[in-house]
Amino acid sequence: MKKYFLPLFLLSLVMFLTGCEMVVFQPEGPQARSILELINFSIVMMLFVIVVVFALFIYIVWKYRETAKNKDYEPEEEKGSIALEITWTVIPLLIVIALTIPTVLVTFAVEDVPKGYEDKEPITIHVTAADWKWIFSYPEEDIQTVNYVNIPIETPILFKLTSASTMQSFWVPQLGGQKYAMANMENELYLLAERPGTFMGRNTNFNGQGYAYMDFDVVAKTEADYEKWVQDVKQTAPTLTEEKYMHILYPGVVGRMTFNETHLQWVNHADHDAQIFLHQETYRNYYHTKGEGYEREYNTIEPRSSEEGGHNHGKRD
Ligand SMILES: [Cu+2]
Repeated sequence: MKKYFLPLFLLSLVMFLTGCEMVVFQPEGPQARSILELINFSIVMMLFVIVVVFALFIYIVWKYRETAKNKDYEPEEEKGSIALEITWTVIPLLIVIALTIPTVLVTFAVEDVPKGYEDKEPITIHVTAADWKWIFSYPEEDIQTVNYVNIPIETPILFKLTSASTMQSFWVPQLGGQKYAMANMENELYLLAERPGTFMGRNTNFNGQGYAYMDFDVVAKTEADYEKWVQDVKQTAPTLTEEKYMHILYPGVVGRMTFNETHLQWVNHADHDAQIFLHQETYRNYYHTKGEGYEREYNTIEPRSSEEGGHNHGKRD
């Protein structure tokens, strides 16, 4: 084990310094920044405990080491010490309280509209997780995207999370914390991007074969660029059909897609009694009742080409 220590240490150092997968430490919005501040505070608190404990440990081992003088020393019998008992009960209690208060405050703060943007009208985007893609519906604009979501900067985005199949987890590390997307129910998550850029998002809840490829991009644009994109989509994107939507839901990995209209006109998987597809069997049954067989064409888990999707870490446009 010892001979692996140095290479492993260097590898983790390289990963840390190059910032690969360390995007949590590069927040681009108020929610992610609050979380990072909490992480930094916790690290400092824990480092303080480690430093004090190890310093005491080294000092005591050195001070009470065996020497020629104390070789035959026999300690007296101790009966306990109330002062010491109180000290080592109260100090940890204070540490736990010091960690709890900011944790609770941040936990509640990130549930709310991002601080400083309370006056700005939020945009609602429905997020539907499926095996193994992310579907974004804009009810106000009546457009839908797959595996990418464009948002205007400095605007609170209310993501309404649900799943058309098993439980998945929605996470955009540079914008906020992760939250579960579950079928027949809805979770809400406010995110806000302060600057234009492309931020990686992904599923963090293992859900089978295509899990590794289940990522998406959040593309933050200036308000003017966002409006222009919406108009472009309205003029050029194909209209979503129910048949096409069912093709998209079929387990597999797909690239980016853009449509006019949303699937919410037929189904919102967040509704308590909405149709959901927990097993591949349920998809097969759906297609059989339609007299179709899409298994061969759509059940792929090949990674997407970089042109169609993929991610880059926190690169700004
Ligand atoms: Cu990476």
